[in-house]
Amino acid sequence: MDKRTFLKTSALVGAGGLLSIKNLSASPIISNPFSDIDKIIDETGRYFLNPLPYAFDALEPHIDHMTLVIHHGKHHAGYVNGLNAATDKINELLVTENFADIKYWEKQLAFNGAGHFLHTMYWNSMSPTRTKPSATLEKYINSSFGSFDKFLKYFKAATLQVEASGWGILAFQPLANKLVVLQAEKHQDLSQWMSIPILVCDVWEHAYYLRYQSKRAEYIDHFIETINWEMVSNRLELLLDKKK
Ligand code: MN3
Repeated sequence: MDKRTFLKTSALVGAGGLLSIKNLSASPIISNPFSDIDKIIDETGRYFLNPLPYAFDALEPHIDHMTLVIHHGKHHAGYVNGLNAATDKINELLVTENFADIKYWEKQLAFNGAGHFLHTMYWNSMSPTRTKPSATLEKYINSSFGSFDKFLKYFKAATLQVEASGWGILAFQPLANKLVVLQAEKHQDLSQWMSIPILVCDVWEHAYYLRYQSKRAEYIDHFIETINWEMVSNRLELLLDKKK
């Protein structure tokens, strides 16, 4: 975190009333890999429903007019409202510091956040006009899956076999520098898709049971003492493209 961002954040947290991420949301994220979904939040920090990037009947006969009207106007809108409600509530809890109900609100945050982000990408994953993969995408598909044809077969099978509700997802895995196909059975179980972790704490029992047994809170306190803030800062600054 650079000094200016830190001061801004501190001022917000210390302000007392409802937190607002208004100022931070205006910070430029130069290396935003999701440029097609960069307008999910307005100047006041509220999430909002973008209009469809095409007419409701533009994908006919593949996706019908009425499905898009309901899917976008009812289902996607519901996620946006739920995400704003969860965000407001969590901002309230940050003021009162009463986190007794945080498990419920984290589920709401993940469920509605993942719903909002994935739907926004879904609308932009389709187009009324036929387009082609770039040379770079084709190269990555070939090296990750063998061929474009194999990728399509694999993507179709994986998406078809998602148990009950969910998503088929093509994702870039930057650590391995390759593309992967994933199934999301319940998008909330995988937290907010497209959020990028910069700090993680393992609370599987294997991480602390020898020393702390059932005292997870004690383990977390000790974990916090060990956090490498320099590394966390580096991760954020790399994402913000501020580190040269
Ligand atoms: Mn949907």
